[in-house]
Amino acid sequence: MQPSRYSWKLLIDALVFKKKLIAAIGGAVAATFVLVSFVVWTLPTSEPGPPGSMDAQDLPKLNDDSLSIELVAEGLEFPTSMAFLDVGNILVLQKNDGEVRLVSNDQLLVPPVIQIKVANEVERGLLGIAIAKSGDDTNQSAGTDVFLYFTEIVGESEGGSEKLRNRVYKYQYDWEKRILSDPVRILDLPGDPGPFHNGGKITIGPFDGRLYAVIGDTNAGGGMLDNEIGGRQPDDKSVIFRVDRDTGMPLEDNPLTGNRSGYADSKLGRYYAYGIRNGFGMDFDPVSHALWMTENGPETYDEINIVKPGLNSGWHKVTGPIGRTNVTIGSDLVMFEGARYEDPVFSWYTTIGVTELEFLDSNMLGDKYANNIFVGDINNGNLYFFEVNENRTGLRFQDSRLNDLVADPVPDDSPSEISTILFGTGFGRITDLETGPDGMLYVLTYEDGKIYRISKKPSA
Ligand SMILES: [Ca+2]
Ligand SMILES: [Ca+2]
Ligand SMILES: [Ca+2]
Ligand SMILES: [Ca+2]
Repeated sequence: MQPSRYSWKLLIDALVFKKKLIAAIGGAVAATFVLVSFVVWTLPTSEPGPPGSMDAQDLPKLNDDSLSIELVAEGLEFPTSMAFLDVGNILVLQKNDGEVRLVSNDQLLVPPVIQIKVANEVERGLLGIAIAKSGDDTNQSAGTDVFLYFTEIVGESEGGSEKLRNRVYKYQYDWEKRILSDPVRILDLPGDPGPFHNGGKITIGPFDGRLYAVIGDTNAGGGMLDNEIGGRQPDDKSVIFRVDRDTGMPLEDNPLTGNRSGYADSKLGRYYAYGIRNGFGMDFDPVSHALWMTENGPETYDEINIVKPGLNSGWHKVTGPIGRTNVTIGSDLVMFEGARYEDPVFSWYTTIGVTELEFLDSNMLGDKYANNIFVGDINNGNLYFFEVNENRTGLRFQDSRLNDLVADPVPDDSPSEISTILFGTGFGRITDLETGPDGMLYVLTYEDGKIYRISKKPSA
């Protein structure tokens, strides 16, 4: 381990003092002091370093010795999501105080690029970000649209309580002033009764340029969109939206409208999927171009799903594989025209608080990781790694106990079913993952407010 800057300074101070001492009082006393100063400068290595330093033993652990992990930034307050403006600049959302922070060349800058007044109880707050650039990294003036998803306080109800909406706005990023400005509202979604299951992750489809946004059931229940037969008409809960990113308008090629002429008038014209309890993770397969997402189960079955157009994920009738329940698609689920039920491609029987899913669209960590999937959780601070199968229709497992597509509980004396998919530990709580423009994997942690970078060690 390298001595920290702090211990180097003590060493220099001790040596300078020692030199003066030798000159003043002669060799015998100085010889004694050499021993004393040696003790003085070695002491700090066993004490906490100055702010900003991080000893290797405090870093999260990875199960692949060919990779290394380093701290990029710390001091973030309950960060939920991050997005790269370019190779040196990351925007990070702080859930509770509504600040969007800028991490520039691994430094967290103090002034926020914007502060938004958000409702922040439990799962409400500043939740999701997506960036769409009309230029490239060398042409910053060409325009950078930044989309934010947050729970906005929009007024007071008659009873005096706050009226809340989950909304997506589009802003312009000013590269010179480092601020977000010119908000345009794109989506205006329910926020009640809550306060759980607001979803919040958003992304711009890399292959179609559309805005995708996930919202959970906001604790409502009882709607057709969460499979209550005869329940409330579609009301923008428990869905993944797919809309025009500049207007929020429905799209003619969305799956649930059957290309009927009335698609634009129907709520269904803005949906890509439904039957979703809540989700904190979405990404597109860079090979197949399919959308994948994570979904949070109640006490059991956190899921990874491939979101084919029109997916009904089954909530609140089924989580996990439908074959493990008594539910029948035809009689128990609400199936709109154009809908399909699909089982998850993987589930954790015991919920982990699954969060972000990231396809690493880079070979910078080695071929094994390229175009495969990292997933984070918020309950255990674990990072999971999955290999996608050859046809890109599911996952490939080393442990045959996962061929039933579920990590099940095991007796105390057996190895865990997650042991072969567990890639990293000690992250505290993970809220976001990103492939950086440099091809490295970036990990955002919630309670300790840190960003880590995972890269390949230089080969010997
Ligand atoms: Ca499901
Ligand atoms: Ca990706
Ligand atoms: Ca199993
Ligand atoms: Ca992400």
